[in-house]
Amino acid sequence: MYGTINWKQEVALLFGKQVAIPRLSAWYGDPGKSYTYSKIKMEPNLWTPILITIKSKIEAIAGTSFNSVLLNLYRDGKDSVAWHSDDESELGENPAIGSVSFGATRRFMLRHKYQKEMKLEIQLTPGSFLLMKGVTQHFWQHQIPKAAKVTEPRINLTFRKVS
Ligand SMILES: O=C(O)CCC(=O)C(=O)O
Repeated sequence: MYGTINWKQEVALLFGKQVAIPRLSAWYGDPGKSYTYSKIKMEPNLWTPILITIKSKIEAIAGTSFNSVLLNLYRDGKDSVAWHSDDESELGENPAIGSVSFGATRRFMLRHKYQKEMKLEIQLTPGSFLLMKGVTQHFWQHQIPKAAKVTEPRINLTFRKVS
């Protein structure tokens, strides 16, 4: 999959400065389904056969349909994603987010927004599927922290349904 994806180095505006986000990313989906996060607007690449195959498999498990996917490539343990919730308006009130991982195992951390002592950590192993749904994004943030010992790449796909 690595070579067939149109990876981009996105740049975010942080405290007035342009900063390269610490991973490569790509947005695929149905025509017209764009997605904006951290003021980065992504126009969809059209589905590839492998992405359609994975989408069909996880739709059957999740019992819901998706119309887009955000791919993240963590080149090694120096790449990461900071604490956030997937709460952009185009995802709707209670989004289902279907997350599929390949490559290096990384720590997926969750913390409650209001009860700081509530934390959870899951090792996302290659081939794993994680589903976030219901009110999760209202109350929880998640991150993939940097991991000094990880030298191998990881690809994560988060399937979404955007309006
Ligand atoms: O790489 C992951 O498992 C998480 C990705 C993520 O948080 C996101 O795309 O919003």
